[in-house]
Amino acid sequence: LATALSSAVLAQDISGKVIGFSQIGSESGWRAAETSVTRQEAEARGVDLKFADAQQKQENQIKAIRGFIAQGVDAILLAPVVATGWEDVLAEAQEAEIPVVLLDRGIEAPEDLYLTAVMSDQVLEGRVAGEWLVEAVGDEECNVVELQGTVGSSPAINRKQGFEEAIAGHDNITITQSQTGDFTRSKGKEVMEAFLKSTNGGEDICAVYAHNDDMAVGAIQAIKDAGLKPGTDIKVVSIDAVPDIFTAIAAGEANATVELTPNMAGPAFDALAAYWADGTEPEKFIITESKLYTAEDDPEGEYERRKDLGY
Ligand code: GYE
Repeated sequence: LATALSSAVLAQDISGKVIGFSQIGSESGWRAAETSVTRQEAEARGVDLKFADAQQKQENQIKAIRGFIAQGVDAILLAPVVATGWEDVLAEAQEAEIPVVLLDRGIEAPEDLYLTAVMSDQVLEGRVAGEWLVEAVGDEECNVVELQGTVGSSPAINRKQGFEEAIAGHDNITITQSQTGDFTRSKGKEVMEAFLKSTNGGEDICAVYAHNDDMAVGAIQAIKDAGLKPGTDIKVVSIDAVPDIFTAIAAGEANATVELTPNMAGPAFDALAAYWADGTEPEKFIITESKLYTAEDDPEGEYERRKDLGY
């Protein structure tokens, strides 16, 4: 047993590997958490992580990937800002026999261009948020304003679709306005201000659905500035489960969030370790959990728990 165990451990050892990470940027609290968890996971495994921040630009990501290929890294982690336009550069990585693992967002490209994608089921996330709203409003008329994520990104496309699926058939619930807030707090606030203005100070708005917590936090500020009570006058539901949304939920200013783990790198490194050990092909999609949290789920405790994890 001891021998079997130690050889299994040895087989999983990826210390000394050089892995490039093309990160999107730092648009959200969740993104910052993912970056820090990835660094921690790399350090714990003795991986030399080459980190490149693309400042939200696909062209910067493409450049970074070409740089990693030129350096001859052992693998590449890519969090793709948008879903399309990756085929050429991923074919270059394949040509160089460098495995690519997608983190947290999907792409529209042949699946053989990447080893695996570690991500949530983003349609499900939207559905969970929508189902919460369906429950919460019952038969009441409800006009929803939607803050979309980055245009062309897989979470913006899929979270919209999932939410629409959940409210389909509930004719009392209507999305009346929908715009991108680019996953940022400042744009979330700005777009919410415009929504409030165009509805006579928010009179007709029953709920805001934000594709991430940061935009929800921005929207909460705009609702307060307009003299309304977020969480009560206007319900707030979003996705990510970052510490700040738990502060808002604990204060009654947000109602629900869907958890997205920032630890995409752990499963990615495990998949690479098995692949390097004996050629094990991982599942094409390694899907993380999508759990709903409301005021009933100990928001103060959830806040603390995340702070302890290094968010
Ligand atoms: O929900 C959002 C971030 O790509 C799924 O990107 C991720 C999203 C996350 O900026 O906060």
